[in-house]
Amino acid sequence: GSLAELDAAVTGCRACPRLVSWREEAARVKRRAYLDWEYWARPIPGFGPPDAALVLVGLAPAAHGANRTGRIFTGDPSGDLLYAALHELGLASQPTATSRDDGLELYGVRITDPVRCAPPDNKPTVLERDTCRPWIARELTFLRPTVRAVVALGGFAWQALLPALAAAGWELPRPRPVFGHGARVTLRATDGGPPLELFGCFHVSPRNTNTGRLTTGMLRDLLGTAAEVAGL
Ligand code: DU
Ligand code: SF4
Repeated sequence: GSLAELDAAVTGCRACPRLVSWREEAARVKRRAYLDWEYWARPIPGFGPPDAALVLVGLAPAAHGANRTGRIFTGDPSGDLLYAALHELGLASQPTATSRDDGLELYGVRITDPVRCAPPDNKPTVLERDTCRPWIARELTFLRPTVRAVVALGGFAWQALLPALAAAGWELPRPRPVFGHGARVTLRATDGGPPLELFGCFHVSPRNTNTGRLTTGMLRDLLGTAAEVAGL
């Protein structure tokens, strides 16, 4: 198999009944501003080249963002911040992300979510997080030969990511590393390959940026450091 095949396969997953109905309900009701959109309403695969050196991990698609457009962080305020920062760093071809066919390309970076379907209140349950884990674990396994740095965007991403990294072949330090903005941990590869640098970053949601908890400068600095460590 290939990563492209995995990306195609995940879009057919219906393993979480609550999320299947939520993603489809959002597509039926829609938001006023998006009445003429045909919502994607399926799981969202990762986005970016299959030989990425840097991987960014979010939470789950937004019901009227990625769940509408079909591409991760595309069409929501969080994505506006993230793609603008990536573009400033030379890692994205354009600063905006509006639809699946807007021409956006990422350079050396892949973005993915540990939960691939839009959850109510942006809060997946523990069971949903665990049910979705094999998808990100398999994705990380494909990326393993090239990935050198991973950024967890928020505490949920951090918690979800650690067991997925272990499943994909990296050693987890004990005690379990604690999430924080600027947290940084080196993970050894179980097969003696190159290590992976894991970074924690406050989530890019408007709730964090509006309150000044995460500024665009902080985001750019952290992503810049991670990109440099990844050799980008
Ligand atoms: O507030 P918002 O931009 O609509 O995003 C909602 C929520 O989902 C926020 O916590 C960001 C997160 N998110 C994500 O983790 N992955 C995505 O693909 C899109 C949004
Ligand atoms: Fe499948 Fe993941 Fe969506 Fe659950 S959240 S239905 S496991 S893709």
